[in-house]
Amino acid sequence: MSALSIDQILPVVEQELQSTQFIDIHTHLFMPSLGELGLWGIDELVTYHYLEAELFRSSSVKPDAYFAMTKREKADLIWRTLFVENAPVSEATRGVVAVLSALGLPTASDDLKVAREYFAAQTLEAHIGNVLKIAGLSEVVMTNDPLDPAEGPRWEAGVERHAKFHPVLRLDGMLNKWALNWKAIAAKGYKVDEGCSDAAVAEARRFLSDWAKRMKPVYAAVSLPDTFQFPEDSIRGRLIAGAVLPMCREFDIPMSLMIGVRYLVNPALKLAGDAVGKADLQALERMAVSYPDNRFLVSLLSRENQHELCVYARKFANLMLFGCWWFLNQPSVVEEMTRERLEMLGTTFIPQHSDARVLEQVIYKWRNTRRTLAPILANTFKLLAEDGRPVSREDIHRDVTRLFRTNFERWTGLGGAA
Ligand code: RAT
Ligand code: ZN
Repeated sequence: MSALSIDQILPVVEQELQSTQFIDIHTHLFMPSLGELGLWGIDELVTYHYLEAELFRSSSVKPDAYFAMTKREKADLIWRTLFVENAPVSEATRGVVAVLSALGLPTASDDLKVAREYFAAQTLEAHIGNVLKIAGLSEVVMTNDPLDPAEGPRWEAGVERHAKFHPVLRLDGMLNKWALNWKAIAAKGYKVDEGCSDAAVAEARRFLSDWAKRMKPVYAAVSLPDTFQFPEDSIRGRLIAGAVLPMCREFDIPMSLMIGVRYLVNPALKLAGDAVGKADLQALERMAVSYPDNRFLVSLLSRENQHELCVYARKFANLMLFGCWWFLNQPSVVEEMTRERLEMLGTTFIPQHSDARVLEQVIYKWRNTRRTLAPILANTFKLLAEDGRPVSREDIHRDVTRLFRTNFERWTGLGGAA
């Protein structure tokens, strides 16, 4: 183990970040057997909801008129507005440029013709392999909601698994939309009711256990509003305590909490219509302290919550922080959050996930993560060396692997060591 000089640290960190295969622990990508649920290609990239939100700031088109267009028309409008009439300087637009560039496609053309021809010529399985290779990912984790009518039946019919795609039992359909979905659960033979009685909670647990057996998820997950409270005498509160957490203990999987969404503040924007609010972390505190036998993955949407969340992670070893989620996934904020986490938690957190909805997005999202994190990690090791502890390549290798692989493998049992 030879000590690196201060000047060698940054290049070694960059090399280790490049050569380590990461696990993308939260995406909205789907394995090929889930068919057209899996989005890929230029029209999907350009109509990503992050870009739709930006369209309405630069174009006079109204949401109703936009959403009445075909996918291709939408993509043409967004391309013209955000990429031709303006320089694509925002994080989400620049991401499309980085993807096109990585695939050898024109980045400044007036239309999407060449890109469309390129994607039409790809076969999905080979393309997935190529994209994950460019992104430096060994595996991605999906988001699979059994109550999504487009998805549930496919699992029930039996789907072919894929070694690079891990399922996640997403609970939004049950926990956030009980009124809409309890009848669908009842129709499958579970004795649930509209008010979610104690008997219904027990049946909901049976429903989740059956799905855990079917899906073999690496964790269960829910997104939650900024107003989330726990414990709470509400349908969601009772389902979490009486169905979800016992199911997670039974199958020894973590529960992922993504807290801080203000849903549909602008309903006309559909998927792009959500905003952010600061959450009350005492709800998380009560959950962590009351359920020491449950493990939680936690990501919060509000920047204002991040310091407090680090403090809670120091108090509760059953909390694993992950990701700079959605509106936080901008280099300026990622930098601030990651430095704070390293300073307060060492390497006991998972710095990032992509949240990719379109396959090729993993290329730019992980490229940006590596680029933003290299100087932060290097600076951490430089400070250590300056304070008298020699730093070796092995140290850097171990910590990069821990941050982007083993923390998750340990938490989920994926690496065989729960
Ligand atoms: O980042 C996003 O794409 C959001 O729309 C949400 O999907 C969020 O990540 C979630 O998982 O709820
Ligand atoms: Zn997501």
